[in-house]
Amino acid sequence: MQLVFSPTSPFVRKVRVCAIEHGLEAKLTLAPVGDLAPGTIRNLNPLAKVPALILDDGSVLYDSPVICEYIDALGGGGQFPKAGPQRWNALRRQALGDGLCDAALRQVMENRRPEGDRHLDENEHQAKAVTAALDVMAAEASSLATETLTIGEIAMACALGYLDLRFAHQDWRAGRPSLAAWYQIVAQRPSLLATRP
Ligand SMILES: N[C@@H](CCC(=O)N[C@@H](CS)C(=O)NCC(=O)O)C(=O)O
Repeated sequence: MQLVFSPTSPFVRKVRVCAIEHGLEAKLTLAPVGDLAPGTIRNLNPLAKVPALILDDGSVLYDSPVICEYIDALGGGGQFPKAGPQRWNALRRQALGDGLCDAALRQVMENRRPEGDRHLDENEHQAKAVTAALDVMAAEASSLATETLTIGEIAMACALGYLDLRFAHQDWRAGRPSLAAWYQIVAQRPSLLATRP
């Protein structure tokens, strides 16, 4: 299988962490999106985003929640609990982590525009989403796993790692000691160390 990727994408990182946690990383060949001919990514994923997973039969899966669930099924399951409260909780936490990344990424893109062209209201709106998502994660920190991770914890850990990469100047740990303590433990897992951006 080929994983079309970019090295700093938190969504790609989720996929790689899922694979490593299952011992399946050798099945993934990493194909940098930058090496594709112009326009090719849209032929693979009409949304033109990474990650996209090209299966051995040539079919393509996207986006990261779908790819992660596919990898979890290959690995025998566990990261996506079976239907029931645990599943809904894991999926909600994945949405929270992914949503935080979306909001952070939108700010990164906005800040790449010339200063006078930036939409400050939009940045403020996205910044509020990041703060509120962090507060929910912090409120749930005591119930987050450090050993057998579900997709919820994997998505949250990748989101916090993305904040460290792009927003290191805004200390998300301040006032959230339990979340910081949880992250300090999970960030030492081989899957997260091997995929650190
Ligand atoms: N919901 C998607 C989000 C993927 C995404 O936003 N990927 C970014 C990189 S981090 C991307 O490829 N952006 C290119 C674009 O928007 O054109 C997923 O979970 O896979």
